[in-house]
Amino acid sequence: MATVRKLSRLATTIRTSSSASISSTRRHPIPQTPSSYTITNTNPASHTRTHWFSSISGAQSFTGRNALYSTAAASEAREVHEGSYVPKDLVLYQYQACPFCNKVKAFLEYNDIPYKIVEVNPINKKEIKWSDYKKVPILKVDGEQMVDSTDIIDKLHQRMHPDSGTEDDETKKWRGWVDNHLVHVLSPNIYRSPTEALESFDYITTHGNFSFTERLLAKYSGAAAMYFVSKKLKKRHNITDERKALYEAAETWVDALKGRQYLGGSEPNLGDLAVFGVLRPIRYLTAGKDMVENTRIGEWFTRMESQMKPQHEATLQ
Ligand SMILES: N[C@@H](CCC(=O)N[C@@H](CS)C(=O)NCC(=O)O)C(=O)O
Repeated sequence: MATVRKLSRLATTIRTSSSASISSTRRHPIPQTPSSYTITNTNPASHTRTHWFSSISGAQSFTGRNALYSTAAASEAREVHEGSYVPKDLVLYQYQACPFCNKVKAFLEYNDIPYKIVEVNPINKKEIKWSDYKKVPILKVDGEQMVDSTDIIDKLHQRMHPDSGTEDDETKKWRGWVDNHLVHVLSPNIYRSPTEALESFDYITTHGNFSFTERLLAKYSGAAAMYFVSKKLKKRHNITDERKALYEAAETWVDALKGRQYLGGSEPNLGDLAVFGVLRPIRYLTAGKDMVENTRIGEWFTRMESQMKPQHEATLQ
């Protein structure tokens, strides 16, 4: 029962994801690790699970104390950023299906900054026992702990662009809109019906760090719990028709672009990365597909996907 409660709490904040996909989301209905990746797995137990997940989802999953790291990309990134601040050793503690984690990932991947991933078990959170902060994402940057997606991005951005000055009002506004509005529209959509709740939990449990028993329990009890929780969330955030709210949010965003390729103009800025990051997890679920079919957001989304830099080598730990 306690486990179910934890799962509900997790999924309430999770609003599901897809991401580790990196650039591959362009090619596959379910986000996958780019085919150019070489996967080396030093943990026999997680190797077994990786195979199991791959076979059921067609996607590379990162389970247990899994990590993804690109040494090749690391040296490239150092060259690209030569002369400026380059974080070197990054470890992201995350849930694969967490919109806030995906915001951070979008920032890192756009900036071609390689990072390791540690997939946190949402039930016992043993991977982040060392930290006083009990949520994800947590990003360790050269040994320093950073928490809260917006703060993490602000800190890294500030260090990489010390002369960039204060953020313009437009970008600030839309980043705030993501945290205060957009994320709240996601859960009611991905858990809208029993079928969609099950689809979402299939994704979450397939990509998350769960033991075999936890996975089975989580998929069905989590989906059932979140179906009901999402109805409460709808009320809390004054949403009457969840799809309508999602489509409106997508249209609002396209309007905000005012005909520009990106909010940032010819290149994405932190506003683009925030919207893209939180939507990426749901993009290939039914809710995300509906959103793209019924609104004008698809072209911008595809442009954003093409801006993510794939890493070339991955190591699972
Ligand atoms: N404001 C935080 C929110 C982070 C957050 O709520 N993360 C959720 C996962 S999506 C979490 O860790 N919830 C606590 C839990 O799972 O117990 C951020 O932007 O990083």
